[in-house]
Amino acid sequence: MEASLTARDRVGIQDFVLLDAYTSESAFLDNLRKRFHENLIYTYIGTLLVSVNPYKELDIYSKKQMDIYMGVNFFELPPHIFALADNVFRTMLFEFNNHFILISGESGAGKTEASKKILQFYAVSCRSTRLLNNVRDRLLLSNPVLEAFGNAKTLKNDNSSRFGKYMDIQFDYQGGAVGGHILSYLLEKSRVVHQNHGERNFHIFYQLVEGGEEDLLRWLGLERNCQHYSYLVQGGCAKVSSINDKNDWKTVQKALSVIELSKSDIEYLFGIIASVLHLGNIKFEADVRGYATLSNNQEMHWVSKVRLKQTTESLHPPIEAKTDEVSFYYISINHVFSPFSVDHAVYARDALAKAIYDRTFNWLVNKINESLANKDSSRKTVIGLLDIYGFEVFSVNSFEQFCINHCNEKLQQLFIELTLKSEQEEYEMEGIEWEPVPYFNNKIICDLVEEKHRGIISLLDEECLRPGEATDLTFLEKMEEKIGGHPHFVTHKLADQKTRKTLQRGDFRLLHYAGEVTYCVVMQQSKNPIIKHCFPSTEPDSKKRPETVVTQFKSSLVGLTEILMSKEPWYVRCIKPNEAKQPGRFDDVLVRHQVKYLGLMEHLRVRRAGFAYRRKYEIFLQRYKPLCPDTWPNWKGTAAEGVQRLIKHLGYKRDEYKLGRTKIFIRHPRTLFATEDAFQDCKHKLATRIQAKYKGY
Ligand code: AD9
Ligand code: MG
Repeated sequence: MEASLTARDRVGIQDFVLLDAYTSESAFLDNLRKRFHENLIYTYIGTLLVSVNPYKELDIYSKKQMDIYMGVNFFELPPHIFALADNVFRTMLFEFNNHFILISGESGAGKTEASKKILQFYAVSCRSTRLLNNVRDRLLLSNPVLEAFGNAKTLKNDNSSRFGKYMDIQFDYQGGAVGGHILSYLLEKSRVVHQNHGERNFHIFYQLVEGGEEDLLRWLGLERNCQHYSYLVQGGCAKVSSINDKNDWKTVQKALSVIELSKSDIEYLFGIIASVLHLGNIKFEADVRGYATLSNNQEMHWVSKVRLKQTTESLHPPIEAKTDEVSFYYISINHVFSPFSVDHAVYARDALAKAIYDRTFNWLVNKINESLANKDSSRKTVIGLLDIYGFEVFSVNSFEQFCINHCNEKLQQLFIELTLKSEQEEYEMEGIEWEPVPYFNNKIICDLVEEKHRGIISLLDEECLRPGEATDLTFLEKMEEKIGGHPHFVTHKLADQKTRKTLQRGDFRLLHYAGEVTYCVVMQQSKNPIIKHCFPSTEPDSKKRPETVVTQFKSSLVGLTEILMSKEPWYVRCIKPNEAKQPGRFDDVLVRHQVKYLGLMEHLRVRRAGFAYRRKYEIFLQRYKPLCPDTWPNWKGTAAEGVQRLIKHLGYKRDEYKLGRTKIFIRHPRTLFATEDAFQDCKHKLATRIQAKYKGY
């Protein structure tokens, strides 16, 4: 029977919009599976790109492949991340406006790889000069540096991003990459001092210990043995077969020099990394009064030897006097752990290590931004790339997972707003006949977390500002009182009998768009006398209370949403085919779940029934008016009438377009592409004619 299979049976359909049984989830899954097994990991839903992680190297990212995709209309070649990148690039150049590519999917689905492929494509495709090549190299090499300091092996992904990253690539009007800017979001700094079983600390620590030159290690007082460092071995897997720390060290060294970190900057940087390792090895003993004393001064010697004090002071922004971190800082540096108990001293030591690493990471992002800064003030357009940490569920989920998952929830909300909600509202507003497509709106979950006064973040804030009084229990009780009736929130007390068995007393569970996650309430810090010291209850001006981390995070997400909303969106939805990180395995249940929560079916329905392209009459007419003698060069009537005249002349079929109140809607991209091709042709002829005319002069 094999021989009678048509190509379509074998490789499926490259755009879900063309699928016959387009409303059936099974047909959707069949198509995705077929293509996956043929190594066709990309499929479109209109201009949205669905990508399934192949978990193996495919020969589809070479320079030759890039050339094939450069400057070719989106639907003329098989789906590819390069086609999307090229389409965004050309739209930006034509329309001279800003765009962003939102790459989403759960942890290990392939977001970071996708964002790297896009960046590589731009590095090759954009206009190049010697000056621009500098920018290009820095853009490319910022990646290995940030990955070294901000990625780590987790149970989900051997190279998991532990920070959110938004990168703007700035282009001049001719399409040359002239600069860039990176915003980073909430680094998971707790990883510096603690890793779960099967996980590692940030890559850079292992790279330094494994790959650092002999002289450097000697200067830093480090041994070439990860097992020696308490902060490196908690997950019990310092060595990972898929990672070559020695080679990665070399790559990072080269990258650091390209992004123009000075020799002394690099020395300071690794001085700090080494200090953190030494800090982790500091041990305490209780003296006769039960107060912590250092059991061995050797490590402390190294902490100060590598000039931690100067280095941390050189960080920008400097550690400020009022924050909690600074007290840990002085406490540690002055060796004055008394009058703390051993537990508290350990807590202070870890807090110091986390604060230092976090600040260093931000400093590094600033340095990279300095090196990417565009000095020329002429108008630029940008393509933003958003690659954040994906949705994740572990057996124990803490504050970090809460932030990561909320961030994903917010981006899903943005996707819904832009593709499902506003698109349908737009049809209505424009007076286009439309059968509404129902969809699940996760706004209800976003509100549960971030609503003023009664959202979880507000409640957590209130509790954090009651030092000494607040405990895990009071926080949990407060949540139960204020949001106990919410359909997406459950605790042990609120749960029905069956669910109760799956919850511990100190847990709360959120029913996220992507699945249920049980979080452990971690508020024990507030019992800590150090926190009391940092948040004195007699704060003179309550407005000046330091913002809690979670509130800062919430504000930064609001900022991110604003940045994105001002640009034109494009989407890459990444899917993880199996949990075992293995090639060739397509787990139906797992994929179906992702297809569901990513809203792909709803998106397909809207796309199928809707229109791939829409433009204001004025913009459409301005661009294509040379194609019709009636509208060229000057059209005197209204833009809407002009467009009607234009498309009549071009021979658009009736079911191919709709005319709204202010815009023209075109159903299939191929219609627009044909028009665009005709326009390019016409432009070319015009240019040749003008050249010929002036040749004689
Ligand atoms: V997380 O949310 O940061 O934990 P990501 O970023 O979604 O996650 P990542 O891009 O890091 O996942 O991909 C995980 C691994 O899958 C990579 O390290 C590769 O080994 C593998 N991968 C992903 N995409 C591709 C691909 N297009 N080709 C080959 C891939 N391998
Ligand atoms: Mg990633």
